[in-house]
Amino acid sequence: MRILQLGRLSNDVNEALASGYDTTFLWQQTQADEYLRQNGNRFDLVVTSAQFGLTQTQLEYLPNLKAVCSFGVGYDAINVADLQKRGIVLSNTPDVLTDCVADLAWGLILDVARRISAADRYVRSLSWGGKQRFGNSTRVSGKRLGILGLGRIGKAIAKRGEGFGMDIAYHNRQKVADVAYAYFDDLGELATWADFLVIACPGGKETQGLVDASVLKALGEHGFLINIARGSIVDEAALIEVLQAKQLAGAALDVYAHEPNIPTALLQNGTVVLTPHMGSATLETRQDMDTLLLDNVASFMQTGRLLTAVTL
Ligand code: 8YV
Repeated sequence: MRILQLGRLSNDVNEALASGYDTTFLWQQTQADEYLRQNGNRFDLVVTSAQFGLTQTQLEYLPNLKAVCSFGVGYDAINVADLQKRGIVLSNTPDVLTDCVADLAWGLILDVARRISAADRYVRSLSWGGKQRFGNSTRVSGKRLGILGLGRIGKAIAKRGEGFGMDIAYHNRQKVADVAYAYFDDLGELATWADFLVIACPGGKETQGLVDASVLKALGEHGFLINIARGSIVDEAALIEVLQAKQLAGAALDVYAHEPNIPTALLQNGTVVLTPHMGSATLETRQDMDTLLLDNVASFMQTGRLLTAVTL
C-alpha cells in the first residue's frame, strides 16, 4: 500500500512515514497538481491534517484511495460525504488534545477579561507610573459562562468553569444527557444570558456564520466572545462592526475566517486578544497527536482498521 502525505507535519511524523512505508510527500513535488493528476491512482492512503484538509479535486485524482488519516480533531476541510460515497474511511486525533484546547480557552477568557495582554503592552511601553492610567478590568469568577458546542472540548471548558464558581449553560444541536448545565435551544438566548460565550463546536457548513450580528449584539456591551474552534463559525465582519461600535466588551480569538490573515481592524483593536491557532500546540499534546496519527496509519496497514475512525 502506498501513502500520499499532503503537507509537511512534524519531523517525527515525516521521518516515521518515510522510513516505515512507501510514502510520497506531495509538498515536495514542484508541480503538485500535475503530479497528482498523473500519479494519483497509485495511492491507497492519504495523510493530512485539519489544516491541509483534502480538496474535492485531490480526491477525484485518487481513484484507489481507501483511507485518510488526519492530524487534528476537526475535519471540516475534508468532504466527508464524498468519502462516505466511495467507502473511504477517515481517522482524526480526538481526546489527546481536549485538555490543552480547553486550557487555552481559559487562558483567553482570563486574558480578555482581566486584560493581561493589554497590561503587558502597557507595562512594556513604560506607561506605568505615568499620566495614562491602565484602568480596571472585568471579574471572571462567579460570572455566567455560555458554551456553544458541548462536546469533549466544550465539557472540558465547562469543568474548568466550575472551579471559577461560574454559572454554566450551553447550546448544542441537542441536549446533552449526562450534564447538569442549563440547556438553551436558542443560541441568541444563551448569548443574552452569558457574560462569556465560548465557541467549541465543529466547523463546516452546518455551523458556518452561526455567531452572527444578532448573536453578538445579544452577548452585548458587557459580554466577551472567545473562539477556539473555527473562524468560519463567526461572521468576522459583524464581529468587527460590533467591536468598533462598542456593542461587545471584547473578543479573544485563536481561529479566523482566512488563516493566517487577520483583518487589520482586529489587529488594531485593544479589546481583542489574538493567538495563532495554537489550541493544541503544546509539546506534550502535539507528541500525542503525532503518535495517534502514526498508530492509525500502522493499524490500517496491518489490519485494514483505523483506531479512531470518524463516524461518517
Ligand atoms: C490542528 C485543529 O491540529 O485539531 C484541530 O482540529 O484545528 C488543530 O489542533 C492544527 O491546526 C494542525 O492542523
